[in-house]
Amino acid sequence: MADKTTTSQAGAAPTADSPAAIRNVVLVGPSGGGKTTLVEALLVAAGVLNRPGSVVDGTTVCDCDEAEISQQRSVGLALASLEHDGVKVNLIDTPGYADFVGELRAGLRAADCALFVIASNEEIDEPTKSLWLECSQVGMPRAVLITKLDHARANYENTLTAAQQAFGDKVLPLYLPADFGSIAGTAGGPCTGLIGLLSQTHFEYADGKRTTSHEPDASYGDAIEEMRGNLIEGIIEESEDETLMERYLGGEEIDQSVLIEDLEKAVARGSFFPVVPVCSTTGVGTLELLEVITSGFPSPPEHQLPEVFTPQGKSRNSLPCDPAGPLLAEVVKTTSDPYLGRVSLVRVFSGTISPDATVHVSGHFSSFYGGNGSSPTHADQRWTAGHADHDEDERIGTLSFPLGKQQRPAPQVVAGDICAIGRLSRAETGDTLSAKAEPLVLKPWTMPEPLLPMAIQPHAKTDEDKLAVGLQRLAAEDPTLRIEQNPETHQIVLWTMGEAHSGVVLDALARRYGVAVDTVELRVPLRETLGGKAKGHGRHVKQSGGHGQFAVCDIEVEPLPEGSGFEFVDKVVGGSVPRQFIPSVEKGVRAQMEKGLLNGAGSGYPVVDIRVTLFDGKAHSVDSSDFAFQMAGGLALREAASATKVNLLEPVDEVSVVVPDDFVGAVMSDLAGRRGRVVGTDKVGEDRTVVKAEIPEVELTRYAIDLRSLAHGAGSFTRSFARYEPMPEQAAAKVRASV
Ligand SMILES: Nc1nc2c(ncn2[C@@H]2O[C@H](COP(=O)(O)OP(=O)(O)OP(=O)(O)O)[C@@H](O)[C@H]2O)c(=O)[nH]1
Ligand SMILES: [Mg+2]
Repeated sequence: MADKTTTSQAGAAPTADSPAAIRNVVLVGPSGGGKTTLVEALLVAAGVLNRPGSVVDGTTVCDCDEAEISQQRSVGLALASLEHDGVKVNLIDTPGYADFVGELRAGLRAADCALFVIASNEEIDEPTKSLWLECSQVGMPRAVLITKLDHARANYENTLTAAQQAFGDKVLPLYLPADFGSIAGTAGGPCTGLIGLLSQTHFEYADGKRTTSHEPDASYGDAIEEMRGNLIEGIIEESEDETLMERYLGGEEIDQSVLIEDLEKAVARGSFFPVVPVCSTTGVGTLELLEVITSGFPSPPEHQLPEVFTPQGKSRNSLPCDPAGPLLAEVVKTTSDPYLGRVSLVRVFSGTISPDATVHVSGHFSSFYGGNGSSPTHADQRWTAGHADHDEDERIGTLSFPLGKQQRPAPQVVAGDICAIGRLSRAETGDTLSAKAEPLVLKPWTMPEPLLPMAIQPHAKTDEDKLAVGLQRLAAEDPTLRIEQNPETHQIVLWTMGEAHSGVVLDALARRYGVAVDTVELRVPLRETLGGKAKGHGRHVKQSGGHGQFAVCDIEVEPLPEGSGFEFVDKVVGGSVPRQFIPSVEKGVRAQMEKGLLNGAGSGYPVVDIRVTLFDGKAHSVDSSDFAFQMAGGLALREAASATKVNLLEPVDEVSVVVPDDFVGAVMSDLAGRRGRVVGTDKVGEDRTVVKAEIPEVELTRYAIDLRSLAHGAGSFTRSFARYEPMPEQAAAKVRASV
């Protein structure tokens, strides 16, 4: 039993001795498909719970966060483990809603295989296809679960066909739902059991439990024969033994153990997706599913480890999933608990974690993504909270196996397992934990880019500090949240994945940090420049008693080509402005340029692309000073600006929009409405197109939301700052009116 789990007393967490006795399974699927409810049913089937909780009542193990309880849906990933047949199964529940795809990606990283959950009463829509793609992109082995078999509108056959159309013909059922609709040729009704197509055994359920198993009734004969044939052919096509198909077609009965072995290999490769019908409300299929997980799904050693580096950035040979190897683990989720402090959910890839150990915590996002992650625009100018590179040694506070929010003490945690570590005060989501003596860094998984900006301010001015602390902590927990403190517009901007995500962030600010915030209109950092040549006379003269101030300067301004910046030319002759005050004039001009020229109160935008020539002025032997000439410089520029036109420049982004081909037309016409210029289109994969365009940033503020509805949830986009361009008069007029 060395590779089996060791504990199963009531209430205690199962503990695995070896990686081979662990299955890390992430539940993926559209929102409302029944993932969280299925976890309940599996926990009941495995004896962890006596009764299942309900999402509607807010009593499930995995939807334990206040936001989840009030919204009746998952917003973060959650872990619950059980033991079945001597194997520890870590179930990782993820939210299905697109805003929380960051949590899904973390779940995919922590897992070695997935259950793709779709409901038998729903269509396979575009967001569901995107979730399938998320799994494919990381090569995740998966089974397809068709749930809610008890639903009044359940249609198993239709769902199966739709799944095969959407995900390919390697989606093939292992079981047949019994007593169900047209499939078995019966009158239909609630599904009461499953019939194994390979084992040809009928498993019956009653009152939530598997009661008996026996040979299927003859009335299922035709249905079994057809589906079994399809399944066996599908498995054989995947077999590495090329003679198998010939033998099968030649009429040979292929041994079941051979088929199962080939099936397992194909599942592990991610090229075959067994379908299991399951019903959380009646428990039908839960034990069969646990059997598929424990005996058919890959264990951690069969899953390739992410790339490993030293903190200096040197690539290191990949490590095997060995409890005796060097420690290598990764923080996949961070939460704050009022009693436990920071809790880090950690997937151990190599080595063993023991309580009280000191570990090395490293976060090196910049080595992989540059800066603070690739900020959507102006990454260089903007300050974003969280995820600064760091390396430090920290002592582990507590070590536990979570069951939702309940923490059950863990004696130690071996490679392949997932645990929670308390009080790692510096560890952030995506950080690597390694041995103090041998620090390592894992290449972080690809984090989705938050693309919905929202400007906020504390409702009470006195809450500014509390807001900063709250935001900093939330950003450390959630890599899909960026906090921007814009130095030009002086706004705090939250970049989130969508409105549901920003709602969760604002809710957490209010609940956990006691800060109420108001949302305000987002200001896009514009630039000002001058429309033509003009002269400006700056006179700063104050001579009423005491030490006076005297400075006069004459300048000429002219616009320069875009991107030229600022030029200051000294053409003073005859010392009309003394040498030592020429830099003062320039300083005054620059200060005014920073404040902007659109209005006198300095609430405009920075001025760029101009040349200022100082050609004359006057000084006083006693009263002239550096300060006086700075003032005169600023005044001269303002006067010159009033003699010509102040033009506005706006930031323009390069945008790449990826959508299914059917939506290309809609995307193009929408882009045109946003003053976008389409630069080109390219095919991506079989049925998607990338549309590349240049679009003013002002027009992109709500694009994350608009694209989602435009492309029915199937679109994605990236944006990066390209350049500043003149703002058309109509748009500029609005800005002028508002400053
Ligand atoms: N009739 C029926 N309803 C179910 C079943 N499973 C789940 N539900 C209901 O479907 C709704 C959604 O279930 P959840 O478990 O929250 O779905 P989810 O996939 O976790 O959804 P997200 O967390 O938003 O991704 C809830 O109201 C459940 O009670 C089932 O087997 N039968
Ligand atoms: Mg859920």
